[in-house]
Amino acid sequence: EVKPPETITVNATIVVPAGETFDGKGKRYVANPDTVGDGSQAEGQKAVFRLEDGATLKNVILGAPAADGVHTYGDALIQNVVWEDIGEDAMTIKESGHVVIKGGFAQHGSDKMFQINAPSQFDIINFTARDAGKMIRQLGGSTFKTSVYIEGSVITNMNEAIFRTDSSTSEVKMVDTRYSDVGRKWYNVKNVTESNN
Ligand code: DGU
Ligand code: CA
Ligand code: CA
Repeated sequence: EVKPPETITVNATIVVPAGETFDGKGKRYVANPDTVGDGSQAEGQKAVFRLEDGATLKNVILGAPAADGVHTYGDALIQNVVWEDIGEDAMTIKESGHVVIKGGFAQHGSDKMFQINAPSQFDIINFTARDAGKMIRQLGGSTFKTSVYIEGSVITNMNEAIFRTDSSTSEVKMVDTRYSDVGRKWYNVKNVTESNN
């Protein structure tokens, strides 16, 4: 017998303290729309999970509504995390760090999947991304440098791009990845390296 995952309603952002690990053990977390966010395109919603520097989030399903998803403050590892129905966006890099997403998938975003609001190294490994406006967006008008690395992933149905930036110093390297219907693919990215895609 395969049981559906247990669903937990999140009434206030779950904070994962610096250096600690939150293991969701495969449970589904949904935002309380009144206190965290309804998952619409309205800005100012709260995160379901806030990762402090060096935190790990793993084995979590974010169900609808997913509000403003996951916020990172510094280094973070996001492993085997699934966004069943992206909220305003799926994940935001709020403060600089090395953020790694390994495994898992995200789908059904009206606009952005991953939002980068601070200079960072952002690695996406063995991930499936489908059905969104764009997979990765560096904060509009910002000129800081972001380095994106994508490996072993599957990316389908992005209306606009895989990565869009306004920064001439930001870069992307993509290897061993399959993609289709991704719009302009690289939208204003000046430094692109690709192999085996
Ligand atoms: O229009 O600040 O989409 O963090 C500009 C906004 C926008 C952010 C971003 C986010 O860049 O709200 O969700
Ligand atoms: Ca937004
Ligand atoms: Ca957001």
